[in-house]
Amino acid sequence: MSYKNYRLKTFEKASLCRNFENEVFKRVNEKIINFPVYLSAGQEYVPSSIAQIVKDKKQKPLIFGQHRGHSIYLSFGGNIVELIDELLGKKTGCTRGMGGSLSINSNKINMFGHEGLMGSNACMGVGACFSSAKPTIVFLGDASVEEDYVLASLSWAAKKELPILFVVEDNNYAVLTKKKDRRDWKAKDVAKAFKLESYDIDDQPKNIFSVLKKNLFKKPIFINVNTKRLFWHSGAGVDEEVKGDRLTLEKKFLGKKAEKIHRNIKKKIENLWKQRLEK
Ligand SMILES: Cc1ncc(C[n+]2csc(CCOP(=O)(O)OP(=O)(O)O)c2C)c(N)n1
Repeated sequence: MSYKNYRLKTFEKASLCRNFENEVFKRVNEKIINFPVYLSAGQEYVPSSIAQIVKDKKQKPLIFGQHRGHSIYLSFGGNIVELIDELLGKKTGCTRGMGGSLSINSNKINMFGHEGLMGSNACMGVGACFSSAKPTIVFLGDASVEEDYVLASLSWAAKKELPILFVVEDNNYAVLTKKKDRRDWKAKDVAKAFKLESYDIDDQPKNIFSVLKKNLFKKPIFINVNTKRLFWHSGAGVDEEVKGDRLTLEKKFLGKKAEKIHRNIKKKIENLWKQRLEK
């Protein structure tokens, strides 16, 4: 696939995620959803870009997400109606209405639900990859990568040369504490010390494309991707105004075609939510 096509396809995925999160935002404020919800708006270009590359390579990796997983699920082809139903607590949800927002599980796309302990998905992902030899992706937050057991997992993945990709969705925050108040090291440097191929990039699709095109699933790779969280850590609200999130920048760059795609997806998702709420 040409880079131009990749960029547009990635936009479509990201647009689906953003419009979905905006609908969830509304439902939380309407108190239709009243358990903790972790919105991924602003960060959607990370999973969308990776999912598009994986799709082009015709791979079906094991996916270990964390609590902020709606965009991961949607980007990797998770059924949207089943995610709506999950957030409405219905038995027809992807995790049978038992996982909620935090623990999105789907046998259909090989996505394993998070159990709540920050970064535990790194240990589980490495274990699953080691025992099955299947391509695996572990998504972490920039705070979760600070956990000791995550560091041990990176070391083991490097030692065993596993076909695994670690992705840090680096939104700078641990709830409300910024990275500069938590540590003086870069995740990329620590991963490199374990002898992992490692990168620190921003969430432009071309950056993600270029670091993954050669060695994805041929060896363990670690990417720290700088991105922006638009909404509260949990629930639906805004901490501070965020300028220049990737979806807005890409929409502007891609122009009228992207605007039309975004409008159509918005309509489609609004209707889907309406239908599921009426059921
Ligand atoms: C071991 C552990 N400590 C603390 C928490 C409480 N907690 C839940 S999410 C979170 C912050 C996570 O930040 P990050 O990993 O960067 O992910 P983000 O929320 O930014 O997506 C904290 C401290 C937890 N779930 N597990």
